[in-house]
Amino acid sequence: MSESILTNKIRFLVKPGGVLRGSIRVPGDKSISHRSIMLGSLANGVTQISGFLEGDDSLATLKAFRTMGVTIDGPHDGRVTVHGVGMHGLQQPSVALDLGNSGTSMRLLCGLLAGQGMNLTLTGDASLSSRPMRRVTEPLSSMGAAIDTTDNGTAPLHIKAVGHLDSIHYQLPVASAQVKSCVLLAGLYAQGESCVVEPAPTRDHTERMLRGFGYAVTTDGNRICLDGGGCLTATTIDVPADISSAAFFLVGASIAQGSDLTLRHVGMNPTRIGVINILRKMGASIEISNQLQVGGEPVADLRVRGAGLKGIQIPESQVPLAIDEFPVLFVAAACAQGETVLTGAEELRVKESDRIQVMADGLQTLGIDAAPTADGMVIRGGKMRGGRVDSHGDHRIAMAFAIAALCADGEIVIDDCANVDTSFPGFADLVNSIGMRLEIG
Ligand code: SPQ
Repeated sequence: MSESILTNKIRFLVKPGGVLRGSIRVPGDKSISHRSIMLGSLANGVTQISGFLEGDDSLATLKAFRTMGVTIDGPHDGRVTVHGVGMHGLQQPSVALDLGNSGTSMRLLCGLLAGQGMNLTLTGDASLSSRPMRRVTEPLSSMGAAIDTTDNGTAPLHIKAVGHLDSIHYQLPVASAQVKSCVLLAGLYAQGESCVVEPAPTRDHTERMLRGFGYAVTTDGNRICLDGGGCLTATTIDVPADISSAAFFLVGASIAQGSDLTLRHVGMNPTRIGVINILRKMGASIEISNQLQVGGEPVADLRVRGAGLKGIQIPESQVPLAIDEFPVLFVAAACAQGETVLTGAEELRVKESDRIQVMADGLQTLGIDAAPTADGMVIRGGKMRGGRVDSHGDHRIAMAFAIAALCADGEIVIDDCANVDTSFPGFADLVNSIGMRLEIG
């Protein structure tokens, strides 16, 4: 039997009920971990990273840079040392770069590698190979890059060596940090000033980290610009705990009455805190303390206690700021009193799975009135029963349904959970240590 057939068989069996108590630190931020390897590799000097996410996605990025000749020590307990090779020091790999399940790796690498004068192929698993890539290859083509996709605009991507890249002034058609970052990273290798204009603010870790490596980036409202041809200087990076991973516990402790849980050192970048804003609007009790800055990123401890949630109309302004948290926010809505309406979130349909359809299907199986729409969902909170749901290999769907068991009255069995390791290694042990009963079957 092939390895993929075996890993598809990993199931979570989660007993109903439970109360979450304690104080935990969830694994490192995935977005920041990817970028720390990318910029560390291109820098002059040695970059020391702590808190690095040892998940399959960020490890795929790490492996890709090793394949391009970068010496990287670790990870050892989240510590990684990257011996930067400078802006032009990457070596042409002799094999395709396999980026597994990771959209961030593929889209950011596409920009970073487009102007390196190398011929490369980027591949991924079945899920990544079905996600749209023209959103990055089109602006890169306007810059003079030569990148082939399949006829459907998907991976594998074949990047061909070109002499140089032209700068670009690009109006992003979708609010996407990956597209923004891709264009900015290509802009490092272009002649002149490149700018991107966002339709709405998206996570700005690339801009913050470029500045941390000494590269000038200007942000003026929704317009972000940089000049090509500069260099990066190695630095030290402390990766905060991932707010997208903390989100499972913000929801879990909110819906499990009697819970009292502290999440330590959570990344609180203003472009990522939509989940807190939305949960508070639903009535959640979340206290923020110990606020500090680590390497240009704000962090804080979050104390969350059980609270009766109510349904809301989710403000569209919060959608890009909480884009990865909707699977578990749908669970919050299912356990809330009244109706929750999400609109303006069509991007959810092109993530690791179609997160609108897959969550609606699973919630309906559990007895919840969840109606998918083209760009969101209408959920009427109600009594949740146990049942068997399919995560479709999507890490965030698997973890969201595990959290749902806290307010269900029967066991929830979740199929196809291996990819939880892409963003949250150790999820099962951690939830069991604070009051849940999850078995891996
Ligand atoms: O890396 P990948 O697979 O795209 O991961 C996801 C996730 O849920 O972990 C999306 F499915 O996060 C993206 C996020 O949705 C990570 C990201 C980034 O690091 O820049 C940006 C967001 O994607 P997008 O398409 O909105 O730019």
